[in-house]
Amino acid sequence: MREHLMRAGELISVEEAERRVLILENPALAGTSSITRTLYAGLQLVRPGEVAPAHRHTQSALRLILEGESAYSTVDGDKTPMRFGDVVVTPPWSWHDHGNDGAPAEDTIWLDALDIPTVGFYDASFMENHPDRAQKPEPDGRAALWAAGLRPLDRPQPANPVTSYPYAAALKRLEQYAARQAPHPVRGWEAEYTDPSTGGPILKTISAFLSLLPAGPSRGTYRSTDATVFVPVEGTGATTVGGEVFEWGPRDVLVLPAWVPYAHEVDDGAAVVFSYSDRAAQTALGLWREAFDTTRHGA
Ligand code: GTQ
Repeated sequence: MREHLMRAGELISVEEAERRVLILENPALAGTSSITRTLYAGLQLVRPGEVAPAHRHTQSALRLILEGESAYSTVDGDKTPMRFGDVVVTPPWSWHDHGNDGAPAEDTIWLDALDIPTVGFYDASFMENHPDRAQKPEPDGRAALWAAGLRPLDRPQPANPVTSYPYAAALKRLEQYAARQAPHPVRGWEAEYTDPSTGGPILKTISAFLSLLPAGPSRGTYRSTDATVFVPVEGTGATTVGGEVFEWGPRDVLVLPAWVPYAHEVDDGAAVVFSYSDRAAQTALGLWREAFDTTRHGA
């Protein structure tokens, strides 16, 4: 995919594109720009000096940074760096523009995860362009209040106040946890990115996870009703799903379909995996379920 994205970088400017993104369309959902029935995935390229202009929409977004250290995203005036493995959040109706302060050749690439098909299903899609191409970095003070453990009471529909979940801290804490706890037989040691204002999922429509998978084979198979986008960040391995084996390494993007059993085989060393799904929405609606099977049949 990288080769095609770099080609897009030569063929189309960010001015022409608004967002220079290759959409990862699931071939089983041809024509829908969807990676699962409810979610979208795209790879976005921002080259040094470019600005993807400020806009806002009712769709929510998460970004997993895959390449480069020089990008930033300004979300409701809060300018945050985008570094490898970081997760950056754009809640519904928040202004956002992205840029790259790097030297020539310091291209930046990230994975965009949005709930575009979900919002489309509800016929609730709205979008607005900001009067300025880029927002002036001007935090509105909410993040500072939150840092002091205080929740501002000024929003009818509170949104996640955290803009960025830096990778270095997340991985360090997950490793500390893994040193003391037994892993899930298939999903390894996993932790969920949360919205501190609710203690619940990072977004109302999207759940996101960071997992450490131990070396070796899963001890059983796992399935759940939330089709899951699976993005290895470090390490290599293979996943068996629907009778097929998919080998993977860092920055690959896989999809684990809803309710199909799967199992992993991780190569030497552990693997670190980011994943996201519509579990948040399914749980809120009382729909989500999971099953674990020690016999490995089906996968
Ligand atoms: O960065 O705002 O991949 O609005 C698709 C739609 C990214 C974004 C996408 C968007 C964005």
